[in-house]
Amino acid sequence: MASQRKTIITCAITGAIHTPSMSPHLPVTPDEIARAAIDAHEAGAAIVHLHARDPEDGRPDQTAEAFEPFLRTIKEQAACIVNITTGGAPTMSIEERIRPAATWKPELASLNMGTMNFGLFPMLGRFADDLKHDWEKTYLSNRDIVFRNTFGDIEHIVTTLGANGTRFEFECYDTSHLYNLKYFLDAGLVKAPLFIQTVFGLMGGIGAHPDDVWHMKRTADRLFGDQYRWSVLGAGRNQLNIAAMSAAMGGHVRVGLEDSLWAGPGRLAESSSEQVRAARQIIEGLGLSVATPDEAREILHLKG
Ligand code: KMH
Ligand code: ZN
Repeated sequence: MASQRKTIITCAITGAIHTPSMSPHLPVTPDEIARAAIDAHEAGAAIVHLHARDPEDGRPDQTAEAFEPFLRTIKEQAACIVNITTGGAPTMSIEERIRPAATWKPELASLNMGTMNFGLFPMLGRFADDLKHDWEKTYLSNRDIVFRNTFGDIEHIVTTLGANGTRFEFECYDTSHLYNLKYFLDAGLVKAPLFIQTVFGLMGGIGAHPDDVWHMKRTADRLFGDQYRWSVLGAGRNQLNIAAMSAAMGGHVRVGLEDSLWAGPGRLAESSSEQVRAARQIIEGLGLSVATPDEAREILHLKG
């Protein structure tokens, strides 16, 4: 029986928010993505959350084939739980976004719990002069991105991937997303224990103030009681302080270059594993220990 005091670290390796010109450390090629995921696992991450990129120019690539080489290497060299994105990039269609997880049938896939504005443009202030590729400028300056996740879209993903035994990291960017998830639970379309990833500090979602964290936690407690496992993701410079709040309150944490490029004020992280080590130090400093992949499987009821 896994202890309730085990903290699951998820590491999100590359994502679709940051672009290659922002950091030389952002993994782009299949080899870089595989290496970063294996290193993150060795540093303490039980789960790796994965996106793919075009190795030529680093743009998000949501073809199933783009995932194959690094999924193969990770499976050969690490025992971690693989979580494949269904968010892809917020500019992609649902059919495009679902393809890699439908093809590779992972233990976990992300599932974004509501349609929302998705503001990448706040990053332009810092990085505008450094962008090497035209696609980065177009992508980051788009103030009209609607990240589409309708009730129909969510049900389509749940039923398609759920048929393969895939379970979900429910990404909730605001309290309304918790209520949406409650609807799916009550309708019997998703099963407890729910792995809820509350997302803080992303433009278009809730902020990253401690009051925001409390409010999401209290709302989830009220809606789901003991039927959920709570994890947090703080975007950008909020990553570690929000991870610390969650760990101190018995929750799980997500770090990685997908969510934050930083290791400290003005200091780029050199790898996702550096952020995993920092999260682990906080967790162990609180007298807790990090979950192994098998302990995480037990806590989240994954297929293994
Ligand atoms: N980067 C996160 C804030 C997904 O992949 O489904 C959003 C995310 C979405 O991880
Ligand atoms: Zn993601």
